[in-house]
Amino acid sequence: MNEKDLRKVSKFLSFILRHNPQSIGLTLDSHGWADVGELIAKSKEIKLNKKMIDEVVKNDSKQRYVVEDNRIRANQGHSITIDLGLKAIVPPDVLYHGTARRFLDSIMKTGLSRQQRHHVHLSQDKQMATSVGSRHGKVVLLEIDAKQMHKEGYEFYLSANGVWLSDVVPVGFIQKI
Ligand code: HQG
Repeated sequence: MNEKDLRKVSKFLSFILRHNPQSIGLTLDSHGWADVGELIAKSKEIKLNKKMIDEVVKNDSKQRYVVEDNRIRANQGHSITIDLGLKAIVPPDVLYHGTARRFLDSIMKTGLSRQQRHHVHLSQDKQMATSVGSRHGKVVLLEIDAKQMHKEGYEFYLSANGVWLSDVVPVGFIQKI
């Protein structure tokens, strides 16, 4: 597949596996897994086959998906309720979140909240946070005092594709940089 097709299939998988499996009559199990054969059979809008799915899983720019035992799931980013089964672990001292300037007032009043997703998404490097934030508009980078949050009992999770997740980030741990 070329770059464009890879992106198209990845976007489709993202929509189905993170947000709306029902749109093609697919049911995920409680941990977010779909049967690969069933996914292929039910994907009418985009003609999929196992080879294409394996190619996307292998080459996706953010390693968004995993295939295991003929099942596939998204590593993070869900809006539907599923249990990724992640264990809380010690975060790096500092994490970053990129957002749009227009969200800043609200964030500095109420902290970071998960919005439509399961978790607040945080990055270990500024570059990734910048690219995440740029999706929303003029980007602003926030530095998160993860060490102190962890000390005060907040939990952090690391998705299989390297995204740091938390339930919230209260204002006191956020600094605009
Ligand atoms: C903002 C992509 C106002 C938050 C990326 C963000 C990531 C608030 C937006 C993943 C707020 C939510 C997630 C508050 C948070 N007031 N705005 N209190 N709290 N926000 O897309 O972090 O390419 O749900 O700053 O790479 O941008 O899809 O989250 O701007 O890993 O794989 O509300 O999605 O991955 O936006 O991105 P999103 P995100 P994929």
